[in-house]
Amino acid sequence: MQATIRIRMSKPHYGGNLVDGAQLLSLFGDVATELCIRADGDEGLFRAYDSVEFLAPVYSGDFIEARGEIVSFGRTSLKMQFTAHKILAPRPGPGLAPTAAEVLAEPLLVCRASGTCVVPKELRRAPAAGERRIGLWRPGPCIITAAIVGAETTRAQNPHLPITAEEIGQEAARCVQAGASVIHLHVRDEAGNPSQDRARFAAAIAAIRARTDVVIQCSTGGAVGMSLDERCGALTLAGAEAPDMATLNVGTINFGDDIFVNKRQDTLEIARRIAAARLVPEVEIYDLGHLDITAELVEKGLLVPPLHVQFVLGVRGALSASRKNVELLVSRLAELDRLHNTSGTPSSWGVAGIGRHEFPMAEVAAQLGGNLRVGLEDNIYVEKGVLAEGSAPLVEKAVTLCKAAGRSVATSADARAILLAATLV
Ligand code: KMH
Ligand code: ZN
Repeated sequence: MQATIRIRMSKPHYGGNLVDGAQLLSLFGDVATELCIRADGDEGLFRAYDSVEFLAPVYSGDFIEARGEIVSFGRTSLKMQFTAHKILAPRPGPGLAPTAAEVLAEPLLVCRASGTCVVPKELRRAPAAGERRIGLWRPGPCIITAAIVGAETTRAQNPHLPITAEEIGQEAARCVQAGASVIHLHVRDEAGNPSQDRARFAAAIAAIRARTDVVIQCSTGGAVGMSLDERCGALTLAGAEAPDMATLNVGTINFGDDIFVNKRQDTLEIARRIAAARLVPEVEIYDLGHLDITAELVEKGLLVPPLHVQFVLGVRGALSASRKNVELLVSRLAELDRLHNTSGTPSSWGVAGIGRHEFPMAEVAAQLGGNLRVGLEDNIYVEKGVLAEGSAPLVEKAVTLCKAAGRSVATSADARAILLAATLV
């Protein structure tokens, strides 16, 4: 969560046209105020800077870009980091006209700082616990989804992959114990091959529900090459056998050496079947254009905001896993909300980083106020070169990242309240 101010320095304070550092701190103050307002709808005041470094001289006439970011949320405080870069400057010099100026080839870091802002408790008009409001940035609890099976990971790659319904139930329970509140579910046949068979889903769901009240989200993506009907196996379950949610894949992508095909008419049909089954959809977004397709589904009435969106980043052949890409996707989702979401509740989003991107993306998601997904479907290592002993250790690590970002971890009840209160088509 960032804010940026760009300003031309105009008041020299010292000899040689030098600007005093207090002017940079005043800029940081304005950035901090914007961040407070965007987070909570309240102006905050600086309690303290814990570090300030002046790194290069600033002169009258320099253009300075001051940027701030909320790095963690306290109950009444916000911890922030700031940078100020010189980006344009006058270019005095012999033989040069007084109009001469330049765009710096590399923005020059002139100051960095970190500090804490507060809004006194009695003045806060921030949302009540659990309430989410469109436009405000203060995030609620972080929903951790555990993708415990997947369709691509094999036992040969990681011997801890659960395959039978009992193994899936046990692994789901371990993940919930570690902090997961949603299970993203695929199933396998007896040989361990990917399957979307309704009876296998029913058995796995029963095994999970016997142990936990976690939100169960079945895949309709299945494995590359499956037919539409095959992919929709879990959508034919009803009553106590049915899951809570189902994924909706909206666009075709290169998928490593394969192609994960999601034809437009198939996506529309799966969206209709999810709606008919009265399940809450989670929209899987692997590329920027997938949000445009999502907007079309909203316009057609096949999805109703607030949406639940998973940004799956780092698939070879689709959008790469970077903080910038997450920020871009989040801003495009906010635009979709502005245009189409009349519910008053913002759409929720999460990030699933594939392979080595799993934890860097989990950290970004936690810091930017999103939810996150980890699990053997996406990544088999808990550390570089160290196989994870199932998905639970990956969830444990995600919990640590969440807490470091000042986020609380959603319980299953929180996840139910946030995800399942969604409007159904
Ligand atoms: N196995 C991938 C081809 C989903 O679960 O909806 C698709 C997938 C998405 O895993
Ligand atoms: Zn999946």
